[in-house]
Amino acid sequence: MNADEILRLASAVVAGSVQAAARLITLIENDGEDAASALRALFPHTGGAHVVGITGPPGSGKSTLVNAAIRVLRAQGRRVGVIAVDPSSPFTGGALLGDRIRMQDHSTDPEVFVRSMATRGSLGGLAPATGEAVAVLDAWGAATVFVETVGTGQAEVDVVSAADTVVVVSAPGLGDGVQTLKAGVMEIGDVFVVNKADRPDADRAVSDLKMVLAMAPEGAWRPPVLPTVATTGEGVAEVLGAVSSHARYLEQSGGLAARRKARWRREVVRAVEARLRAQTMGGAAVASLDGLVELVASGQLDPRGAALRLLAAGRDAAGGAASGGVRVDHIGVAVRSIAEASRFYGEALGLRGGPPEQLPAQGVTMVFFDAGETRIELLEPLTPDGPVARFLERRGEGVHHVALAVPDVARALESARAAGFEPVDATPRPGAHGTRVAFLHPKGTHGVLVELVEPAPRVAPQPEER
Ligand SMILES: Nc1nc2c(ncn2[C@@H]2O[C@H](COP(=O)(O)OP(=O)(O)OP(=O)(O)O)[C@@H](O)[C@H]2O)c(=O)[nH]1
Ligand SMILES: [Mg+2]
Repeated sequence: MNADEILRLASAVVAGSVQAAARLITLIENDGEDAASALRALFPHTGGAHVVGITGPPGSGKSTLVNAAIRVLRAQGRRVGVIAVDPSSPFTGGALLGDRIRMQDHSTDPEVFVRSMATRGSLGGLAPATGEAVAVLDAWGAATVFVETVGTGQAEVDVVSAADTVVVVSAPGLGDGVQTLKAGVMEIGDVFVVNKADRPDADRAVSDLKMVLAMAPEGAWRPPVLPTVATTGEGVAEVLGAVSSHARYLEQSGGLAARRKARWRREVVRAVEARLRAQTMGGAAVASLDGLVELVASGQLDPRGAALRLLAAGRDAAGGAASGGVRVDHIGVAVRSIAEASRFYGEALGLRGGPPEQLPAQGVTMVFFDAGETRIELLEPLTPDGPVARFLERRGEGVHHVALAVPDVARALESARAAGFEPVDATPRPGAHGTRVAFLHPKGTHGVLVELVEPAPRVAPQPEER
């Protein structure tokens, strides 16, 4: 999609189009750059929706309850969004279908949006972008957004606990009463519902739950316990009343801002994880992963060492994609004495330096200091007639050259020459640590001596890591 189409999609969402919202949530699930741009455009339109998490054991009636709640809210003329997070494996999908069927009463209502999102991840579970999907429905104009998850795994608890109000739904006859509410779920409930109150032991379930909650430390908000029959809608208006009371309480106590920060924290961390995962384990990187796994399996590398290499390769690839494969590899500084200059870079700034190395062919001694993504190279003359000695004579100490890492130095040299820039080296030559280098004359490059460096291949085992 081009920038215009993305902006048009975002405005269509804000204007209330169900189709646009559906399309954008699909983009979010695919986690592309288009979704990022669209979200940026509609983010200023969010913040108006009250986000209600619905959680509880499988089959307790969460979807039926949401369906009944939609009916009540629609009668009040409100727009409603639902995100049902499906915990099932990609192979079953049973819950997904069930949720759709249970909420399809409203499938033709343009003021109701229901969407299932799967907890996906071919290489292990990755939390779904529920917060972003909620933001879309918020911008779309939903007054209430329900997020339904089964309260079984930690991921589901994390998703739902980031809601503004959390409704925990249990039901009698689901086994051992309150025990079916997993640890961690009791703690996050703001409103407790005992659904299936048409069943015989519902009263007991309500009083059991009240008793357990009474043991919790006294807080400013006392979570109510409410019986419902979701299939008939009995008690559902009371549940929505309790949700509204909790919303008011949050606004008055300042708790709303804290909950929303928790939601965005989760979302930022999720986005970082998604991006790192895509950079280091998606597409071409899978080949390096396979290679590294071989090294680990044969005892040549440990798993953490492999992870560091994968991250480094991913960072290079990401930087490369953003700038055509070019990045600053190092900055060369001509100095009279490496020992003297090291006092600044090493002692004063605390940068880590490698061992000094003599390069008689170039008439220099040099040392590298790591400086984040790049390095500082100190150059001291080894012979009085070398290029660095001449540089010092003419210009004194100072920046000697800027080295740019390029994917293919021969190609970069050729294209510089074709554009009329005069190379110092007619062809690339071997540089330090297995690199290949070529220099461009400062006359053509605005007074800066430019070194082009092609890095040594990275994924091959390095001796110190054996
Ligand atoms: N008797 C009775 N049955 C109910 C009630 N509410 C829901 N059910 C039934 O319970 C079953 C499960 O309901 P769902 O709404 O799918 O439950 P859920 O919690 O969303 O289930 P999952 O999404 O699979 O975890 C369905 O057959 C509903 O018809 C109720 O109040 N009384
Ligand atoms: Mg359900």
